[in-house]
Amino acid sequence: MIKKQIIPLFILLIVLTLTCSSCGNNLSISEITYNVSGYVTDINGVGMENVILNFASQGSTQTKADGYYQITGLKKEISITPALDGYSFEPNTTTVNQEQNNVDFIGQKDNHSPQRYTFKIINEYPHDIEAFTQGLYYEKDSFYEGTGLYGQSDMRKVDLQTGEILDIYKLGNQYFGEGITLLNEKIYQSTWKSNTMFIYDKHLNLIKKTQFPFYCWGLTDDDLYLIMSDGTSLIRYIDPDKYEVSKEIKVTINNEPINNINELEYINGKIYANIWQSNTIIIINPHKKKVDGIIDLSGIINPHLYQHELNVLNGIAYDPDGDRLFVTGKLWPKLFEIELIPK
Ligand SMILES: [Ca+2]
Repeated sequence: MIKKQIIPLFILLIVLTLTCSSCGNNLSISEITYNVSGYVTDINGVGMENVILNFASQGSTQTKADGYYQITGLKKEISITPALDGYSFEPNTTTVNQEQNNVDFIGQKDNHSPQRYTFKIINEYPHDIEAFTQGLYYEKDSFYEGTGLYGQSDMRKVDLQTGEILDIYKLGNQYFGEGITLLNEKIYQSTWKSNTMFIYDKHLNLIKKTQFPFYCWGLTDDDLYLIMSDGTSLIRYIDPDKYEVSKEIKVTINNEPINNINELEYINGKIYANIWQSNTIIIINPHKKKVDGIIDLSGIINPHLYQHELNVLNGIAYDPDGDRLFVTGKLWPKLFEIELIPK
């Protein structure tokens, strides 16, 4: 009798041991998964479609037409961040774990429409009607001006009041001059299609001519980097010694790329940029990667008053001491100091 009772007990013990070790595996943390779902709605409670929900670095999903989303098979605590161009969300990110399976978000349209400006002419100055202005920079009552066209390109220093040419360097027939700037006490002048950068001292003595690996239109700087445009919607920050790209900004308004970005000027932390073949200068906030302002310079000059054909608006310069903003155009007889008037 005793032997008969011992054998079933022994079997029961083995079964219990196997079951427990199996139970232990099921309960290991790495095997537990959980789901999170919810709705993304606008402030009126209407579901928002195609909102991307990024969950940490593990992936993303997006909302359906009614704003519903679901993330399945999560294994550990993660953060969920909704994203849709032009919108911000409340909460902007949230952390979930297996005890929280429902999270809703509310989206609100960003109010970042650029400020629009018209202008007031404060002063007019003479400008050489043969200067096909590609780059303009102000310092101490003078402008450094780079001009373009094959056979006519030069780098010049001109007097603000009289327009008199104080110094000039002619580039040579094979070069088409482009944007200029003054950085580290040197003038940089870029060229179109020839991958060449001319570098001068302030009397326009050529210091050197270097290989520049970019197709360049406009040029400015933030005291650290050369900042260039190339006729697309891209602004690039370039190391002035190595000519390597430090960062890039794609310029958009309402998610539409702004192309034909041309002459540039870095003013108080923002990049002012001529849009080629338009009367528009945009004000780019490089830190927020947004366009803060749009300046409409239509009517600043009347082309019918002149016998020769004026080319497009191009040329922005700034006097930081006098807080003066200057603009001109290619082959324009005048250069203007303007004040911006919010519309
Ligand atoms: Ca400029």
